[in-house]
Amino acid sequence: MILIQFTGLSGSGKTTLAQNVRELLIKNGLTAQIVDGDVYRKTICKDLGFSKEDRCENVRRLFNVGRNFIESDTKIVLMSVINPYESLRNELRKHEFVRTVFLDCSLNNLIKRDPKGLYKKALLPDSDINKINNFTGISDVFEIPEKADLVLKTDFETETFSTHKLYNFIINNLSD
Ligand code: GGZ
Repeated sequence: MILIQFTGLSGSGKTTLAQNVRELLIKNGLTAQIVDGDVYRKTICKDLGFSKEDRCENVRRLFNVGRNFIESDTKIVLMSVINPYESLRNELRKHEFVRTVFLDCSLNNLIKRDPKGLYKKALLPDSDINKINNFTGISDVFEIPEKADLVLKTDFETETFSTHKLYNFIINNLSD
């Protein structure tokens, strides 16, 4: 069993890579569950915002969802969240089935790509009512992981390359 805790800024490719690798795992006869922050923030985490306290609560709740999957026989869980704090990531790493995967992409590229227009809104002047506050990487902290088990450089690697790198990492770290 393995639970991958992703960590990476908005737009760094967490959801896409989780979906790609899940498809690849299924093609190879394995089952995997995705626990995606964006999805659960509409359901069991919809009471939570983006303060430090709320982000930690969000990650903890999603970890519990993931752990329930692991305890009910799902071998592979992909927890796709920004997960910005080193201390919380280290807390989760204490479970022997957890591995940390950092999606490393420069802020410049994320601002250029910006498919959802979130960075544009985060960079608006304070006076603009459409401004998003406490946006990770712009006006809120993202602590670079010091001890990631795998780093995917999504600026430079192709989607296919990162997907296969993650797939191989999962296969090589899958324990009973
Ligand atoms: C960061 C935000 C914010 C702020 C809304 N900061 O890329 P997305 O859009 O689709 O996914 C992001 C999601 C962040 O939720 P997480 O649960 O992954 O965050 S955390 O681990 O920090 O709890 C982003 C969107 O919500 N979003 N406002 N202020 N991302």
